[in-house]
Amino acid sequence: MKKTILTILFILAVAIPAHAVLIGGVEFPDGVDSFADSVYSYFPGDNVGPGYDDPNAALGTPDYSGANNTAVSLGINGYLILQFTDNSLTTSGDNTADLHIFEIGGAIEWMNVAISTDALSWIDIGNVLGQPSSIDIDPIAGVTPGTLYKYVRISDISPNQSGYPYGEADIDAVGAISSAPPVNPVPEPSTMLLLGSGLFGVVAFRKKFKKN
Ligand SMILES: [Ca+2]
Ligand SMILES: [Ca+2]
Ligand SMILES: [Ca+2]
Ligand SMILES: [Ca+2]
Repeated sequence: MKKTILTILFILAVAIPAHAVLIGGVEFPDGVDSFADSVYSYFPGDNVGPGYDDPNAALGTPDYSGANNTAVSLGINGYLILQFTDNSLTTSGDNTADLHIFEIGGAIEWMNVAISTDALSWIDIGNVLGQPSSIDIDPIAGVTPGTLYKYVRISDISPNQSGYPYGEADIDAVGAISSAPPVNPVPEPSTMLLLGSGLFGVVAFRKKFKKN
């Protein structure tokens, strides 16, 4: 009986997404993993000064409180490319939002958003006004269902709404509401072991074959 209960509990624990949480007022089924993990590139435009030019401030969960600056500003004609490494952005198959950009500060600002699988060819998602900025990518031309997107590019567009040192849109965080496993998952240790022993087997076989 105890075993049965334990089995049921185990099945439930596996079946229910463990980290589905409301973050910054938006539900992210993948929890903290949903958010961008690394900076691919950042070009600060004019009107960005010290304290507002650290692109790492846009990684992870939103943490802007108003008291301290935890966002990066784009500046005039600036852009920011973020990368998902432990997850990826994908489609939901319906008209619900798939991507959310946490833009912050007193000025609610415009930006252009694009997504990519390789950081070479980009799909223009369109111009978005921050706060809130939930985006449904399914109806966008060029987006194919189930594709795993690894990169999000946020670029400044006119009008110029705020001045030095925090010019233009200020990015606190970028999260994939429709979050999928990463594009190139790191192999599990057991898989590595299997691959390793497989290679060892091939080498041993070739050595043996050479001898004969
Ligand atoms: Ca992530
Ligand atoms: Ca702003
Ligand atoms: Ca969608
Ligand atoms: Ca932040």
